[in-house]
Amino acid sequence: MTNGPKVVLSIAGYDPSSGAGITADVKTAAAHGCFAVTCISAMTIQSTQGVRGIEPVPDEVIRRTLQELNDDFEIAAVRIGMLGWAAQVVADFLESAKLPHVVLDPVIKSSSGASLIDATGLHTLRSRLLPLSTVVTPNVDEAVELTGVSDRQEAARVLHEMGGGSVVITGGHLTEAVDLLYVDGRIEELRAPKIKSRSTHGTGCAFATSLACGLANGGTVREAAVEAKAFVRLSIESAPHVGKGTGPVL
Ligand code: PXL
Repeated sequence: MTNGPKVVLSIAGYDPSSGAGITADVKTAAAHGCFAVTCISAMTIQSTQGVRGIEPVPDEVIRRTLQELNDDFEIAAVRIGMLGWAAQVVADFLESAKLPHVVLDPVIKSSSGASLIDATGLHTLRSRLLPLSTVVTPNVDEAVELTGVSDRQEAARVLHEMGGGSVVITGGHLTEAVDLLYVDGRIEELRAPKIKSRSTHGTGCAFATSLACGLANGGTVREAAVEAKAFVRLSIESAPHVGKGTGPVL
């Protein structure tokens, strides 16, 4: 055991505009005093104006990267984001590595509508990654897509029954920013007034990574979720205004 920062592993896509994915996760981890190590699941061609293309990273590169990082670092938490074509190789790794605090952000589509996971990957996410997760953090659309249930409370219960530990259904895009938290069989709403901003690109990534850092730093799921919501709010309020489209959140 060392006294250094907690190491958080981010497995996500690369967004060259630094709004979402790996770079958002590195910035978020640094803001929490954690140290991020990363495995890129797919390259994307995107900017603040949308996702224009996606290119896979070979499975073997992902497998060797995860193995190399796990051999070298004491990983305290994991954040899984966009998977592209990599769901199976990531599930193979996590099933054998048995790492603590897996935060599964089940990224299905970008806000511009691009598909960010393939069809078999979605099946793997449901059948193999959900059961490995400590917390799953879908937005409302992802919760409906994963469960087929449109009622949020019911969807949270179904996600838990599908093997997810705790569930946070994020509602940042609703009229009021209400997140639904399901921990130990109890449902709670986390409310915050909605902030009007053009800079919201990457809020899902920042939320999930903040949650992973909170768990790595010893918080409970509830504490980490409350802190993650406050972190995203603060990030939106202090976001840099760059790019012509939906600006990065941090
Ligand atoms: O916000 C979704 C998203 C978009 N683009 C990339 C990502 C993610 C989420 O992880 O990794 C590259």
